[in-house]
Amino acid sequence: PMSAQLDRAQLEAFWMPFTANRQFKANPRLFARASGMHYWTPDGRQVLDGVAGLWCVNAGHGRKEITEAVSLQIAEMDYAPPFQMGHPAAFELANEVVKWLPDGLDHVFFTNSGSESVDTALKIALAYHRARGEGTRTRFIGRERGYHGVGFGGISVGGMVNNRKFFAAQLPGVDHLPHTHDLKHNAFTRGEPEWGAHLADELERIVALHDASNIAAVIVEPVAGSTGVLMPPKGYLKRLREICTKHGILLIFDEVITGFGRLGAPFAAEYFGVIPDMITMAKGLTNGAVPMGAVAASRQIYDAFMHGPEGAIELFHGYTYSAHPVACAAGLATQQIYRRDGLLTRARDVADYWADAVHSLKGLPHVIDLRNLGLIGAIELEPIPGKPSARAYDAFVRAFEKGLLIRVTGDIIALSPPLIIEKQHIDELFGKLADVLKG
Ligand code: PXG
Repeated sequence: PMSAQLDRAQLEAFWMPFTANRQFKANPRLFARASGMHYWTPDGRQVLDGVAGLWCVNAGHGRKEITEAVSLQIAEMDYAPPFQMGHPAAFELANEVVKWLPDGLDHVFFTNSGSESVDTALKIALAYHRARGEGTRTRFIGRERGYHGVGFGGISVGGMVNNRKFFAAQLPGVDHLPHTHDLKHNAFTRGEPEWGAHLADELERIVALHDASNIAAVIVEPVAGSTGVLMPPKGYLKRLREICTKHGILLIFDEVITGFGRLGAPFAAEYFGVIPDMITMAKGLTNGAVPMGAVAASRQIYDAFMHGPEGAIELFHGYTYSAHPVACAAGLATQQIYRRDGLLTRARDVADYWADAVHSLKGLPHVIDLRNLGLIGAIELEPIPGKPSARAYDAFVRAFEKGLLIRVTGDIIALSPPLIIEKQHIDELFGKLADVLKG
């Protein structure tokens, strides 16, 4: 059990990820327990989870079925090698995931995180073109303000400046589409913005510059999450799809946050009616309980590899923990909960109530934009001059003190609650948030 009395010296050894270590360790915030919509601190304070942990605990915390499945699996078989060997749960989980996916995306490669899923998808794209005799297709196109994890592939195609600038060595041959965020045109839009579909046409310009024969894939998040919740303009994703198809370029949707019901459909591809060639996922795959990610690939991509001698390994890629039995057990139990409780379409039913709640914050001090889609919300705050991020960070700390967990990035507050959220939680969440914003 977590001790509430960790002293300053005990906090030192753990180098915390994406954290201001000195600031945190001077004033730590700890969680010790979680159930349903809530966390509890070591001293027993209840905190409403407004972000599903970190966009991952979609079915809510402490699901008994997952606990039991994981315990049984670890006792039955703790580990099995994934190369040239298999175990049943891996095949079962792949089939369950395929059932949620749009037709044609019917093969699943397992990883351990979103970052690994992105790396895997980029590598599959390169090897796919090569297998088809188009080995000159090596360039990737990402997008400004994209987030695709922290591997070298992901930061290269990503567009988060701080995640890139300290790490000069990146993939060569990467270009970026412009981001679609524009407060002048789209501030306070409910749902998908009307303005901005034409920004997809920038892809034509990039293709004209490099020639399609040199471009392997385009990767985007259907809804950009980490850089502040940027909704795709109406028609934008369809346009990207058309341009990719026209030029033989693979389209990869990074659905690490939009996958598993965040928008009210199992995947954003279905929600937007745009089918990519690959989908990367993680987070909600196991309800966050055990690390796991995956890449879904189209039949066409998979089939392109299934040539040559039968004894030849088709893809020289994989991880020691690909399809780990314990992760598969968590994943299978998670899919059963999603199916039984209809969770992957539940966001549809609460989306209007959620949207009203988000937009009820209009007019509060320093709120310069409000955005919503499915069970995602964003509140953009006017930065304090000369102190970017400070206003939102302050809101984050004060929300935590009031018993509410939010996520902030720059001066944007992001909300993505567990999909089990009820109206009373929505009221509580936005009541607390309004108090925080009022100062
Ligand atoms: N792609 C996307 C779209 C993500 O959102 C990753 C890849 C990387 O996944 P891993 O499992 O390697 O972390 C992510 C991760 C935030 C936040 O504040 C979001 C993520 C990670 C950390 C913070 O919104 N998403």
